[in-house]
Amino acid sequence: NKHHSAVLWFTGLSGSGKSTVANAAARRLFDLGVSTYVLDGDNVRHGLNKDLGFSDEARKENIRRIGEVAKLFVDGGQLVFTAFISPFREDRDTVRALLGKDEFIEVFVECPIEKCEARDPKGLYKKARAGEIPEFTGISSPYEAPEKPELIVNTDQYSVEECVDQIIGYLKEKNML
Ligand code: GGZ
Repeated sequence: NKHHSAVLWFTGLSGSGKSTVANAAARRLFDLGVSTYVLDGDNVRHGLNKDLGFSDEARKENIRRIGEVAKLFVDGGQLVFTAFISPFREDRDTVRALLGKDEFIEVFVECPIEKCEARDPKGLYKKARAGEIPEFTGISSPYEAPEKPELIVNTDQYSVEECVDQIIGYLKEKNML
C-alpha cells in the first residue's frame, strides 16, 4: 500500500459537492487499502476554527490554518483531502507554496452557481438571497476560480462516482497509488 503523501485541495462553491466527492474518494481509496484523511467544515470549522467567521480575513485565516494542518498530515505520510470553499486564489497559492512540489494537488470542483443554488442542501442560498447571511460566497462575497488547477471535476455533468474515477485516474497517472 505504498502511496505518495499529498494534499488534494478541493475548491468550489457551497453546494458544489466538495465534501461529497472527497468523502467518496476517501471511501474508494480505503477499499484499495490506502488510508486517507478528510478535512472539511464538519471537523475543522466546528473545532479548531470555531472562532472564525466568514469575512475575507477570517476565510484567509481559516485556509492558512487548514494548510498548516494539511502539511502536518502530509509530513505524517497521509493522503489528505481538504474540502473548503477557499475562495481566494492568493490564499490557495500560499498553501501551495507551503507544500513541496507535487504535494499540492488543486482540484476545482466545478458546478454552475445556478445548479448549486438549485441544490441548496442546507437552504443557505435562499437565506443569502433574503439577506439573512451576509458575505455569502457567489452572492455577496467573491469566488475566484483556479486558473491552472491540477484537476477539474464537474459535478454538474458527472456523477459523484465518475468524479472519483477521474481523481483515482489522476493519482494513478502520477504514480501516486
Ligand atoms: C459561504 C458559508 C457562509 C458564507 C456559512 N459563505 O455548503 P456548506 O455551508 O456546508 O459549506 C459552506 C461552508 C463554507 O465554509 P468554508 O470553510 O469552506 O469557507 S471558506 O473556505 O470560504 O473559509 C456553507 C457554510 O460554511 N457557510 N456561511 N457566508 N459559506
